Amino acid sequence: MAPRPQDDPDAFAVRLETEGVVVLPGHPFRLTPEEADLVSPHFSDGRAKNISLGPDGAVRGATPDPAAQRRLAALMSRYRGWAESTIQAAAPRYAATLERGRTSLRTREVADGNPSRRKDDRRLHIDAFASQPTGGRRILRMFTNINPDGEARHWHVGEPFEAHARRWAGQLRAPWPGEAWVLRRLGITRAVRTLYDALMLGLHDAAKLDDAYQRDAPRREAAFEAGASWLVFTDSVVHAAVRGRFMLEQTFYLPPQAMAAPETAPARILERITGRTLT
Ligand SMILES: O=C(O)CCC(=O)C(=O)O
Ligand SMILES: [Fe+2]
Repeated sequence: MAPRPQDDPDAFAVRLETEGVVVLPGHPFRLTPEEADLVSPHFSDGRAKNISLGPDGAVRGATPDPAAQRRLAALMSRYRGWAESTIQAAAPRYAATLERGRTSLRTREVADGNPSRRKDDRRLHIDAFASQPTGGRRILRMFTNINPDGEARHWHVGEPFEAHARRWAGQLRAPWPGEAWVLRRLGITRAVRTLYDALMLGLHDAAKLDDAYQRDAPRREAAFEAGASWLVFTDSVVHAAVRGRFMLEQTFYLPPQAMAAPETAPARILERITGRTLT
């Protein structure tokens, strides 16, 4: 992925920011033979959707067995390190301010289960985390399909962010005065939910809760083959997981100032649409 010296060092960043989804060439992240048995629902605590590793090193959603937890943490932290160095090499302008979020190991079949509409990632949406406001930072995620049986992971990718935001902009609720403070005080959010975060969460919910939109919205199919890794700005790419099983995922946060095309950030687009200063 490293750009060659004669290339424009920002070429990859421009492509990622404008296309939203970029599949990396080849199968750049591979499990070692010692890690292979971890790709199994066996290590889940049976309740959580995923097994995950926080930036602080804490494992969640896993069996209490300490030896298994250590091995899961080692796999996820190796994946995190790989994802980080891959992005830093491909988009050097992100390196100084790229911030690590959670790492997850997802062993469930996407097509199974019956979550609430708001939690259902099989419905078209942009990512906005209710408890984790970004304050305008971008959400950049690396995904790797580690399906051992060669099965692809299937997504739908929807309309461009601006068209998506314009659909709902008129009906988004502004937070009541003091709401962000109360949510923070009650521990519902881990940082103050800015107006930007409230609008993004409004978009996320509006799309997921609208059955007609889910049925009729424009979309294309994307299949990510077993072994493939792909990078996505999931806060601006309208997406839905359709089917597939076994994936590693790493979340990063990126200040829009680090972008090569900052005018494509959701915050700038929402500012143009709403006429309000958001960040
Ligand atoms: O499970 C997947 O492939 C993606 C689900 C999703 O929408 C997300 O993690 O934000
Ligand atoms: Fe998502």
